[in-house]
Amino acid sequence: MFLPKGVTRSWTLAACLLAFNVPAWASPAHTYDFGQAASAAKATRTVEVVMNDMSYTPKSLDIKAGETVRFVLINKGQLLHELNLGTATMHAEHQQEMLKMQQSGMLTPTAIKAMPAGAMDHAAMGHGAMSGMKHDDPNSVLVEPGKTAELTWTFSKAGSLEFACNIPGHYQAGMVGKLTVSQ
Ligand SMILES: [Cu+2]
Repeated sequence: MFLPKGVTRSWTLAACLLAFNVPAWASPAHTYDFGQAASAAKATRTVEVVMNDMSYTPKSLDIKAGETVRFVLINKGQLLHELNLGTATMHAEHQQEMLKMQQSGMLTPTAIKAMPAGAMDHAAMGHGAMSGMKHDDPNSVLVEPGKTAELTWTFSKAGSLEFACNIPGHYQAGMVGKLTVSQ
């Protein structure tokens, strides 16, 4: 898709909405009103979160608006898990995307696979705006069993969020915690 100069925010929003209606999980560049990804060097605090099969330790997190938090995720379970920062509504939407990934065979119980080249080409032709047919949301990280990963995020304002795993069935099984950002 070719964008004219002066692309508006509404076009970007339309692309975001469209992403839920096409057989793809690629996310256009979303922005988040509760903050943005940051480099680990900017972190003012490090929080370790252990991923177990269907729960997190700790179970809830309290953060102050303005803090940049480096999350260190340690997967001690037997399954692939995610840490995704967002509202309950965002998690519900992301669960639909991850279900499609699972149905396509891209998401296995223990790993995430790259898309076959043919599928990538096909997607690129049909949905030029949907660059990157992969799980690349900046507010999310997937961690394979036995592995450790990081995510650094600046929380810009107070609010009630959740940290959650949106791999099909995990959220419902209890893999979600309250993330309270206070003023
Ligand atoms: Cu999980």
